[in-house]
Amino acid sequence: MDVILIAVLAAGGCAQQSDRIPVLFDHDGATDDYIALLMLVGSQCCDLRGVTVSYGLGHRDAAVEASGLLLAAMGLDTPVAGHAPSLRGPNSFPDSWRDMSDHVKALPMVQGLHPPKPRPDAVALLIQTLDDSDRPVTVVVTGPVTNIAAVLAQRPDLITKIEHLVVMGGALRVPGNVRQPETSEEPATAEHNFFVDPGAADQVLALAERGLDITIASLDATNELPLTPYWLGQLRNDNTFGTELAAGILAVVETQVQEGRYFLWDGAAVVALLSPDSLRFETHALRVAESGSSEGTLRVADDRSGQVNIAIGVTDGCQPLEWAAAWIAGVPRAR
Ligand SMILES: [Ca+2]
Repeated sequence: MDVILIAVLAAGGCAQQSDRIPVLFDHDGATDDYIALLMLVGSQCCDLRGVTVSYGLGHRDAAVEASGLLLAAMGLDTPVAGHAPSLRGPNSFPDSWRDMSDHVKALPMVQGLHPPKPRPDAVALLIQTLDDSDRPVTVVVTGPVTNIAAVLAQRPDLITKIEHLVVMGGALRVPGNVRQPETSEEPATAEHNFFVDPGAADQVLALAERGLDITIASLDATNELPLTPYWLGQLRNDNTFGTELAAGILAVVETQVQEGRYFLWDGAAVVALLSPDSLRFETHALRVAESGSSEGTLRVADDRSGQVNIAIGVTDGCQPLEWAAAWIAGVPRAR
């Protein structure tokens, strides 16, 4: 099916403003975070209330600038804010990975745009947006959960203003992606988003016990969502504003795509939110190890009561990557 047609069909049930899901998007400024942003906007199912940047894979100032420019390119003046410099987890992504998405703010399609001045602080923007919303908001987190953990530590009452928390992170039954020391003979167990701030991840997962509705898109699911050269080629052929933006964003990971090493990591959180039937889920109480050799590792916790939905694979016969392409193709261009 033509992806434009799929996009129209996808948006058909929720194109009315009143039907749209109010969403806060908290990301860490990597290539796949921007793909997730395009999916959220292009689906036309989301009323994007704010975009915040956490300490993670990208660089804060470049990510704030790129977010504002992409939103402006899509005709949105959604407020954007970066994390306070001191608000970060104890670990980091490798430096060589952290430069990979700084090019997004220099894409030709976002030049000459003038987004609103960024807000000064991500946590303050998240709190204000939740406080001001007339209905609970869905929060999509595609980096370390540092910002939202800080929000709920500062304002525990705001748990009632969160309809659904959807997070990309963790690895349950598949190896993690945090590189092990060369001396280690054990496979990696931790996933990077949870590893960077394991305390925040554990703290947030514990909020399931207080009734917070949490969904995780884990590496178990994203391993089944490789962005293939064919997928990228189809995207380029579609030749819409959204697919041109996505192709520009993904240009720096071309080698990884060609070698089968690039996946729809953060976009899987958007799939979990907007097309949950296309993923297989399990429900468990979960914890994250905060220190030691398993730091950042996700495990099932028999000692916890709060249940979390964790995506562990793709439903047979479903094609979430086609939805991803369709939503990207549906990205509007600023008039
Ligand atoms: Ca990310």
